[in-house]
Amino acid sequence: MNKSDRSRRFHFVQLAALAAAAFVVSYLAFGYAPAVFKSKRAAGPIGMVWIPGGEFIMGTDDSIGWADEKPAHRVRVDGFWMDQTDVTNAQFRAFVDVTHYVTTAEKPVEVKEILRQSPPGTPAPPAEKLVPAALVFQPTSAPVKDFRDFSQWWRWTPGANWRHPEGPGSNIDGKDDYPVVQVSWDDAVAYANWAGKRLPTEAEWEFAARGGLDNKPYVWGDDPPSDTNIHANIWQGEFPYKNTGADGYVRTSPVRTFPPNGFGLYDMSGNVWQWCSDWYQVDLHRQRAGHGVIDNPKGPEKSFDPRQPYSPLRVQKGGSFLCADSYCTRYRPSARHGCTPDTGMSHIGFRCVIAGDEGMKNSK
Ligand SMILES: [Ca+2]
Repeated sequence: MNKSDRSRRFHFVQLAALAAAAFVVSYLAFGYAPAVFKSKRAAGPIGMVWIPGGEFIMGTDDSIGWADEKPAHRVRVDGFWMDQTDVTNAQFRAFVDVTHYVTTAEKPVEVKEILRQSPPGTPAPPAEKLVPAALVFQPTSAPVKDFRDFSQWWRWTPGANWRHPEGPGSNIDGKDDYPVVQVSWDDAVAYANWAGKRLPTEAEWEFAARGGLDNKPYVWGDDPPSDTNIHANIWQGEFPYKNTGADGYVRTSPVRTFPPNGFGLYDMSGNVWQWCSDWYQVDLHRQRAGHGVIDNPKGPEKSFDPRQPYSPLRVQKGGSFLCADSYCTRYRPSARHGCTPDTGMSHIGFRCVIAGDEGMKNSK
């Protein structure tokens, strides 16, 4: 190699180093990256942790569990990569900026979809109700007598969406590191596809949430939370009218505020519910019990819940800042919930996963 060649090569190396440095600075500045951007140091997708997979006890037989969490049964999942945190406002904004994606809550409601999910004979809602809107939590002014009537604390709010999670008068300024909310299952899937990821199955989510602790009631172990024993952003006080905010937050909190679980995952209990890929069936665990170890379940082919016979329902896990001991205690890893895939609410978000072999392929 002559001097001129060496000089050209040196400049090439310098340029390559500068380009690499610019990329790193850009990444750190924006704090997001589609899955194709990989960290060599971590040997895996940036912002994700390796969940080793294995056999575990899914569901619970504990008296604290709801009927749809029972009985406990053995399940095995393959290893996979999982986002360390819920998808943040900054990450979702990056997706929308590039794709110009319009979320479900930003579109007018389709009357045929409402009627499809309603009992036969239900009259069509008036046109003025069919505007872009989402459900916003509103505390009641006094204790409630009937917890089955959700309309006491959920308001159908025109103008509420991921940019205005509490309605038109609210915004997400200064909340880049908060979990995005008011996203439907369809929105979550669209983001995941863009990022080269997918939503977790319910089994993957629950295995990951347990953080290597098998058959424990909480993601941190055995000790129940209290106003002084704080592990997660949940509701403290009397739901739905008095939230003491003893954990520092009466609504959502920035990701990474509370300690991670044994796998290094944040907010696998509380803060916001997280969409899973599975259809929700209220009696799924009863169907599985007695059939040995269930291997990598992907969920049933359709949803079933007699309380909502006309609605398709997808699984949500993790509970939220609204989960109170005085109400549902659904911030436990075995807890589950079914929700229509077109629903946005102020306590619903998501995180993504990548299958083990895909993640390793991308990390090279
Ligand atoms: Ca709280």
